[in-house]
Amino acid sequence: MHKNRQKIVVIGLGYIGLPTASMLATKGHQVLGVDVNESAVNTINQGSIHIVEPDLDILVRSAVHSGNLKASLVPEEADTFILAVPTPFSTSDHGLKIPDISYIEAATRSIAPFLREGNLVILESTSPVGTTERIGQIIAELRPDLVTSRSSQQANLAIHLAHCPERVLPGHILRELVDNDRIIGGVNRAAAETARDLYKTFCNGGIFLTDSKTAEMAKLVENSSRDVSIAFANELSIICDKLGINVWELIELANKHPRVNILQPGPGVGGHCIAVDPWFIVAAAPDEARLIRTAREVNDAKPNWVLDKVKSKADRFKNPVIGCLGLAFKANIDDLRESPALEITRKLIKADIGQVMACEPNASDDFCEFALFDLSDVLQKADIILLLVDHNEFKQIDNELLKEKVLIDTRGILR
Ligand code: SAJ
Repeated sequence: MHKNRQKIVVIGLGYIGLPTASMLATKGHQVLGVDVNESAVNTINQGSIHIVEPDLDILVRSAVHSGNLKASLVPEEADTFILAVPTPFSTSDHGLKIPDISYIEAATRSIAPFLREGNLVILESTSPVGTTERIGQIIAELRPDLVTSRSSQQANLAIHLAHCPERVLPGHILRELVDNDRIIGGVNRAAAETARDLYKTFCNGGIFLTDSKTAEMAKLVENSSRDVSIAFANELSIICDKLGINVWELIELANKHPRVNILQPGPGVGGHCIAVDPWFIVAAAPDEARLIRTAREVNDAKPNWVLDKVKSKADRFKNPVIGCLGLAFKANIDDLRESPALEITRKLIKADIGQVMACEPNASDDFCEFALFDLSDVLQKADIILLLVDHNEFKQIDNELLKEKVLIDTRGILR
């Protein structure tokens, strides 16, 4: 195996797998991207993309045109296999949110027949602690020929197995893929070192080695830490509303302290990472993870608080026009996954307390759940303006146009 030019199979061509596969291809590796979505595979093979991320189209086009990136529905033999499939959660009978690693298990089964001695298998998906070892177990079951020895705990394999959690921020994926530090957790030191050699071929950040369980937990902790911080800001916004204090001014002032850095309140926490990953820690240690769980509950309760706020203001009008500005889960992207803004708008439409006019400048053409309106139209007709996402377009709204309206600004930009 040549360290600098490898044959690599990437399983899962979503927000993480596709940028990673294309980046590796442009660094000279021969990459086969695999996905169960046939139309995504066809789109990529034509040099186009099926998701929205700045500059990803350019990277994929050049990777495909160079001949180094191909997409397929099925894996084949390679030097390295990277698993980048989703890890959603399901809700248990007792209402506990538990991680669902079935996509990771299925991806492992799909590559097992193609594994050879000396191969490197890397899990990039955010995963509950112990998942990398679980991959090892599945491989040992399906490929006993790759088992070199067995201890009471586990089977040792003739392949290298490591977890290297993705850490890129949607909207900045290509820059962060190259610049961010990486944590690599090997099931043993040799696995971690082998994975490091591969990441060095495209990663400019520091690469830090540890064991697989610590790497799994580090990723969960990073997102939980942010969730707890945002929950603190969201709780402050509710307290300040009660006390008649402007929370944005308060946070700006408190952050003048050299060791205080409070994040920004909002309508809730969305996206497929921060609103999900803390539950993996809660599921693993339900009695101990008290703060982490409460933070999740505080953030999850914020959309309903915003909804109640709108309802109380709407009481003043007869059939008011309510302008909802923004649907995405955060600023300047089109992603609607777990979006509190979308949840609030849906509930407002259902509550039927007035006419809802929603505006989302980044919405894709196929959005058809309800009607969308131009910003100017909403600003002209709405009695109540509910600002849900701090998109650039909304930061430029002329204050004069808002003078006669009731404002509910969940992001603090209409000051
Ligand atoms: N939010 C606030 N207030 C803030 C910051 C964020 O309300 O001060 C909200 C956003 O509006 C959004 C949600 O939190 O609804 C999450 O947005 P985000 O920008 O904090 O994070 P994500 O979900 O886009 O990406 C996170 C990142 N993790 C961390 O910053 C620790 C990213 O690096 C991870 O790779 C990604 O999760 C992931 O895939 O796990």
